[in-house]
Amino acid sequence: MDSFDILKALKKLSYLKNERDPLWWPNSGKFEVIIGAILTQQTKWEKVEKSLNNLKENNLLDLQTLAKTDHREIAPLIKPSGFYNTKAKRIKNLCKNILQEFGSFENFQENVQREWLLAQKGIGEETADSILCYACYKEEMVVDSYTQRILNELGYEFETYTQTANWLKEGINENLSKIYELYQKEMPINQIYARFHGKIVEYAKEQIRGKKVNIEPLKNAIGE
Ligand code: 39A
Repeated sequence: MDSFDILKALKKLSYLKNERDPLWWPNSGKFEVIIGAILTQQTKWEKVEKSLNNLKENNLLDLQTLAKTDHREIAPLIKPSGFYNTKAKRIKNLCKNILQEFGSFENFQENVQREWLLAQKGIGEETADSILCYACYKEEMVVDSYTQRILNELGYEFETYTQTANWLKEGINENLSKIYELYQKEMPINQIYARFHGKIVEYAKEQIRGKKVNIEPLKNAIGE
């Protein structure tokens, strides 16, 4: 089995059929994805949405504004998504550094490297890849805790984040013509990775039972 079998099974189970954003992450390609990627650390997406709305309503959800706003002003607005003092500092620091290094979101989107993101305070591999994949349209596949749990339930144990991401990417790259057939069109690789991760998250959220994910519907769909 490879990761293409998982993608095919998730597609058969109809995840992401009526998604508003073609890449699944709301407002993909926009600055706010960067902030969502930081806010979603150690919390549920629904809480992130509340924080993002608070920032929007207070006209703060913008690179230049966040870079010059005191973290103590940001913190109460992002309280719904937890760890708000730490996250407020991370957000302000990252926005300041993006402006200093790239001058604009558009230049950042085009030119940022994974290593630059990983060197920022509080940005690990999952957050960096979320930003690269969903804000910058780069060919990176996000490995989050849902992905880890699903792969573990399917019997896969990888030693590192990179090994997991590479296994997921390889199964896609080795089966591109079958994927185009499945979608009945050619698709950019970054979009395939983005939607694949989205399907994994939506499956896990629907099938989560305590700390485990019910893997049976996925196993059955793989076996069909
Ligand atoms: N866990 C999650 C999500 N669940 C999500 N959506 C639903 C839309 N996003 C964008 C990120 N992480």
